[in-house]
Amino acid sequence: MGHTSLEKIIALQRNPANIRNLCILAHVDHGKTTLADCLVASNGIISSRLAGKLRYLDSREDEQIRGITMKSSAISLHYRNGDQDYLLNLIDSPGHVDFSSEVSTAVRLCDGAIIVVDAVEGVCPQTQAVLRQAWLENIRPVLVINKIDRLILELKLTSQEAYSHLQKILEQVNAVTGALFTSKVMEERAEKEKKEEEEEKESDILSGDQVYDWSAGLEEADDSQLYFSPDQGNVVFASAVDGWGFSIQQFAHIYSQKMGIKAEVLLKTLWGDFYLNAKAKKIMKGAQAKGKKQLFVHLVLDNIWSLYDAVVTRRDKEKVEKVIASLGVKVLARDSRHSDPKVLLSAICSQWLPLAQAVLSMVCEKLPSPIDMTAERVEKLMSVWPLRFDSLPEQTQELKRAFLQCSSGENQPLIIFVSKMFAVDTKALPQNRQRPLTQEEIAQRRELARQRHADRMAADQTAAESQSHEGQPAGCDSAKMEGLTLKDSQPEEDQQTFVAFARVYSGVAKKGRRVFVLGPKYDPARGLSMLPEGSRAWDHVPAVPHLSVCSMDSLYLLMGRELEELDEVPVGNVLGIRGLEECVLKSATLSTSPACPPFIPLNFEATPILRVAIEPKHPSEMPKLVRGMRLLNQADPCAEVLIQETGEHVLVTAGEVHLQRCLDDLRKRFAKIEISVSEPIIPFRETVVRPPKVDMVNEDLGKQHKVAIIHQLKEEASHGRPSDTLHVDHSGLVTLTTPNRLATVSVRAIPLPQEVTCLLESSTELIRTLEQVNMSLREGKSLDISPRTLEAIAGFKAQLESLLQGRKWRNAVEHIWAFGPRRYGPNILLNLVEGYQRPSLWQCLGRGDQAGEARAQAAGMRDLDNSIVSGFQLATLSGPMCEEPLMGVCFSVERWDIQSASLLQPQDVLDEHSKFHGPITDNRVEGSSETWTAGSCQARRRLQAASADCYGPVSGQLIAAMKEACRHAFQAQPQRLMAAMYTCEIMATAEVLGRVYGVLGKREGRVLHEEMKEGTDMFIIKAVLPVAESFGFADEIRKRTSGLASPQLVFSHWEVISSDPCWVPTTEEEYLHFGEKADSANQALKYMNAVRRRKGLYVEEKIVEHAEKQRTLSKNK
Ligand SMILES: Nc1nc2c(ncn2[C@@H]2O[C@H](COP(=O)(O)OP(=O)(O)OP(=O)(O)O)[C@@H](O)[C@H]2O)c(=O)[nH]1
Ligand SMILES: [Mg+2]
Repeated sequence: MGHTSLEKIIALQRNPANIRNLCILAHVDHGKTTLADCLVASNGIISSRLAGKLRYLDSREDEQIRGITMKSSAISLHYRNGDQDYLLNLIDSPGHVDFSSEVSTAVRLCDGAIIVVDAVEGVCPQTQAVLRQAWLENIRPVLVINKIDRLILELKLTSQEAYSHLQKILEQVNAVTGALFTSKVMEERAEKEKKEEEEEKESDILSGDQVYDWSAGLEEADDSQLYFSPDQGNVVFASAVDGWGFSIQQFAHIYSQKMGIKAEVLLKTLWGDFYLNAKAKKIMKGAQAKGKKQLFVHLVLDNIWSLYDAVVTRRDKEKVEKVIASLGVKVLARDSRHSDPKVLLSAICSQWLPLAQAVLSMVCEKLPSPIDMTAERVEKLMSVWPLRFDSLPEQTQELKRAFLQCSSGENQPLIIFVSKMFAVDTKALPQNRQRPLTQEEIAQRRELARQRHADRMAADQTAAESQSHEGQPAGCDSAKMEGLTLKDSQPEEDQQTFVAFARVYSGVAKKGRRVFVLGPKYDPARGLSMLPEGSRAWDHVPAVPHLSVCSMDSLYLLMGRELEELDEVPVGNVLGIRGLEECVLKSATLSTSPACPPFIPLNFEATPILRVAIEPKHPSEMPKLVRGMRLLNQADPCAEVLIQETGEHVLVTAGEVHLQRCLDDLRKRFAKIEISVSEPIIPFRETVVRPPKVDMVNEDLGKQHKVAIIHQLKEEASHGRPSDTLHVDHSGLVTLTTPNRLATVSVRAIPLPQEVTCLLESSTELIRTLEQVNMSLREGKSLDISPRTLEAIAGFKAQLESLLQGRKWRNAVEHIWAFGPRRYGPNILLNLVEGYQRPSLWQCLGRGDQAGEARAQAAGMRDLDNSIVSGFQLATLSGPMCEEPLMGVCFSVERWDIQSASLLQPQDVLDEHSKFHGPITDNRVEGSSETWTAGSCQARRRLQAASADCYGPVSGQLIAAMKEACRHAFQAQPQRLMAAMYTCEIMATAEVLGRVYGVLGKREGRVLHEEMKEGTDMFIIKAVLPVAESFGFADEIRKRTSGLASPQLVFSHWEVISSDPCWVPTTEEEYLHFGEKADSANQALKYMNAVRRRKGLYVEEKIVEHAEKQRTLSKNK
């Protein structure tokens, strides 16, 4: 097929029923780009000889060098299936975990996906991840089992063994899908039950004949479309490198003609336990039991195996010729003479079983078109969390119809989603590209040049004349002009233009049209109320938060490395848009209707964790770096660029490969300067643990250890601060008074159980929503929260309650005051102040009356409530060990007194202060709710007056005191560092297994389990490894195993480092064992000191105290 013309593609774009938007997803190196090559070659864009070698969609230089894809890129292909023409918008995505955010951006724009699985490696971690992503986005997958040639040539399996191997792979893939499906059904079922329960309650029917229905709902749920099976037509077996692939349909077709069996019968029996009884001319069941060859082996695999055998293994010329003749394919003489047998093989196979045809016809038949978008998916895309879909404004709900209609009519609202921004060299844009000139243009230019020449001649002449008249140098003006224009055009050369990677969900995108850009926080209800009715993007509109107006300067068809300019793009197509770089940072929703809600944010699988500080080699180039980093931030969906409090410019990436790509981009495209990059900044967390029961030499500790800690604390306290404001009791309760002595807080730090920390970590989104809801309740607004959110919050609370058991935690969940840092972190503030009541954190779960009651009480203290929370937030944001955030710590406030300021006039405060010596005893009302209720308004005014003392406002002092109290309370417990951990799965052969273990051991890695992949000689090792030790890990493994094993590191969790960084010998035995200086290697101390040094904090280091020249005895003689 020749190169499809642009006109043809434009025509195809208008028929959404025949459009398929799909992406190729897989684990790294399973052959996505190679497969894409074969599909691209079918359109004549690249030669079919080069397909599989060129990796056309890997257009970046580093992608070609490293051999992995780093950016997802799209291409539009034409395919004729039967009598219908189809337009396929194909997106190739990267498989490396570091770039999984690129997968998210691709998946959002598609309706279907091709999942590629390597026939040898089977289901790998990223395969599971992409299946999950496809599921979460409600897009339909089809499967390509690739690299079948490896089963023949590398593993040397027989066709029978290969069949059972393929069966196993299918089972694995289906197991992943099955698990996703089951969890969804369970969730729906729970929701349904809840609804029914509520309805029942409402109608108050208590019928006696209630029957309990214990089915999980799985029986009724429709899963017929769900699983991959060759007889369903959603599986293709392929070898992308050799250019062949087939689905069962193709063979059913071939054999129905050859053997006269009905194609439908073959379709049902070609895959499965069926065999051919040649005598009876029948297809029978039970091949395995009778020791017969399955039909699939007999009719399909055997043919392929014998072809490989003849062409590649034995190079049997005669047989090859026979095969060529029987298959009726044409092979060029130079192919059959080629020294590499693979050339001949792919020449035969690509005609016999063309891969593109197999895959593309499956795509056209099995994947949905944009018209088939389900209402469920639309509601999911449009839902403004945490609101209910049906509580959105009516106009917004009406837009759902526009989505479902998928029409490009003139009066349809335009809705576009931009999933990422990518940078293109300005000179590579179609409008700046050089193109061949037409005859007329050449003539026109010739004429212009002639004119210019004539003008110049004339100017010279007049200049010569005027010079002779006035003696002025000639042509100096024009020279200046030329210089100026030259300078102007210089920066144009190497500029970058941002193009949005987007899809039209409704209406038609037209070049030059103005649209509303809706940020992720835009609220359609608010927007509609603020904008005049019927306002359009091209009118002058008032300022609305998170809404801006932008014009789409150019529209492009994405063709891999090339862009083609278009005037309009109708609904259902993937496109590129220029002109949004001012308004869109990474992703956005565009619409002509202000009623449109922003789409739900993309769900990213990888957490950016690897940070480095960057600075220019020449300090004067700072502005260039800042600009470059801004561009980089816009061009990468997951990289984060920030300026730390220390003033450093920091880049946060998902992993080493991603970091390398970002730095390359920064050097070569965005900043174009030399930069120096710091060592990776490794994140840590600080926590407290329960006092250990045994000491470092495994002796039972008993009380003595505790005593040592307290002793140490007392010492510290007496050294550092004036002890009259700070008091630490033997149980670790810290009492601190503000400098003006008006307020006192007592705080204790308690380690949270590990499961609670995990729960808090995984529920950050929910806690944030909870905080948002509480905030609006505090402001007196009411929100219409979706029942799903409420249920999630209730579930979260119940989980917390079940995890926080025991005497120590009695009623703790009800008393939670706040989470921190940033109000949603994994630390808890508990309110154990006797008599102090505040609105519960869980008030949205419907205990409004209690909250009202609480409001009446203690209004004065409640005014300062926020200061305590702020102090807690500050304390948890940076801990005392090395100023890293805290994790898994609970601070319980056990006493909080504010001296009744009603008795004090400002003057008195000062007087009181000057007289004051001992601890505060009188004038203090414990849990002073009564006092405050008495005349809270008056008291508040007094407090304000009192706050004018020399120490500054009360609230400020309280924040500082709370923060200090938390830090001291933290230090009163055994402190530990927590390290970020990666998990990695390494696939290695038996020979290199030992070396892999060696590298893991050296880097403090821990092997979780090891198993052998069935049917291969590969071992799969699952291990965890501290992030701090991971730099260069992948490279080292690759080198040590000569490239046979390559691990993928994914951030998994935080883990407490067991050694105590503040450890000093406390018992006799420890003293004997470790000596006075305790200078044996302490990993935690090393980490802590490294962080402190980096942050410019004081590092307590033992400098050699008693230096003595070391002598070697033998030389001393
Ligand atoms: N033997 C064999 N090798 C293949 C086949 N398909 C691809 N490969 C090889 O596998 C390697 C990876 O192929 P790619 O197409 O770059 O893989 P990818 O999935 O795009 O990789 P990423 O984009 O990095 O995730 C290349 O060396 C290919 O030549 C196949 O069918 N058989
Ligand atoms: Mg690739």
